[in-house]
Amino acid sequence: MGRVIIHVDMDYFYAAIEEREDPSLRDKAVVVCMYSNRGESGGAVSTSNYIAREAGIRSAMPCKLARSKKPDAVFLPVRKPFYEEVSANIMEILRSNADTEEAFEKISIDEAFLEITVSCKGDYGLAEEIGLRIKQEVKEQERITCSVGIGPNKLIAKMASSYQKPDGITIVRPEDVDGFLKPMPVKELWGIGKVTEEKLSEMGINKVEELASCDVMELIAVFGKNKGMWLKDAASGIDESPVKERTATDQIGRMASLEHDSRNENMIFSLLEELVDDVMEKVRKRKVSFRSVTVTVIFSNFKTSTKSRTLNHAVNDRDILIQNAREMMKQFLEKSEINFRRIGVRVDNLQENTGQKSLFDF
Ligand code: DCP
Ligand code: MG
Ligand code: MG
Repeated sequence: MGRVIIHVDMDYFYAAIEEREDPSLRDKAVVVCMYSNRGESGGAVSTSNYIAREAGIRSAMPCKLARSKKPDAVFLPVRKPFYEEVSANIMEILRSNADTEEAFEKISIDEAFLEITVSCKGDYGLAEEIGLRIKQEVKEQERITCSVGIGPNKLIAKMASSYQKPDGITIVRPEDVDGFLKPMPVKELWGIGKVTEEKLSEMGINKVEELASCDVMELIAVFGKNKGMWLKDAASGIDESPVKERTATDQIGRMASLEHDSRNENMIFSLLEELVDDVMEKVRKRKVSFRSVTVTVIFSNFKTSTKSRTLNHAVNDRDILIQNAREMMKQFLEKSEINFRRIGVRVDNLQENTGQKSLFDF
């Protein structure tokens, strides 16, 4: 039975989170900017919503240029720690839909691969149902949309997810791979950069179809053995790389809204306990320990603050997590008079458990 792989990529991720947090932004052009130390005049666009994209705004463009293209757009500064909390929630939803905890690979803050060969029994009809279920779970739990690609390997799944955006789902069955790839320009192949595109163009190769029918020896002569063979395979839709967690260095986090905006300590601490329990369940399932604890608060005015602590050794102990999280949360309560809207807790600096008890062996 051939493999079935899903790739999920969130739509206009940073801007979508900002829209979700502030409904008055809907129907407006939203541009999220990474400002440099020169303030508003420096800095580049991280991302923008699709309304802003219609005005020609693109990621990595200078913010100044973006402003001239669409003066009435709303410009917001990036809030990376907050987006990372949301990402951690989403990654847990995705991971829970993979065949096993390990059949999951996060590749950036807003995208991941998961293998579902076993869950769908190799059947693309069932695979589509899983894809739709993932979209629905992300929408219900995080109130943002994503695009899904399904195919027989990572290359095809990745390219399929960007085929229909936003809020799309694209299924490429093994028998459809050729038809899907061949008409594309070579630069659309995942992994081909500007330099490779230009070299291929000099060889008279512009479409994937031309690359697929090119003699592999000719490609090896120009690009070397590894790259030459990879190009030939990729153009033919062949990719055997496994879906595999890279390291345990990523994070496990949960975030949720209070029932209503509040500074009530009981309400905040009881939600915090629930979040800690969720995080600990994942920590145990993944057999990891953590060395740092981060707490995030989003206030009723949408401002976000985080606090982190690094422990002097890695632990997987609920009491230590709850104690640190409560202390940091208390500091937020003491420092600020604004109501809390959402809170989050996250552990990172993850290490695989070594078998021995990690807590008291010092
Ligand atoms: N990002 C960034 N700078 C870039 C590109 C991306 O800071 N040059 C950040 C902001 C994006 C996030 O990474 O929201 C995810 O990148 P994507 O390429 O997936 O882009 P989006 O999710 O924003 O849009 P799309 O709907 O096209 O996926
Ligand atoms: Mg995206
Ligand atoms: Mg992405």
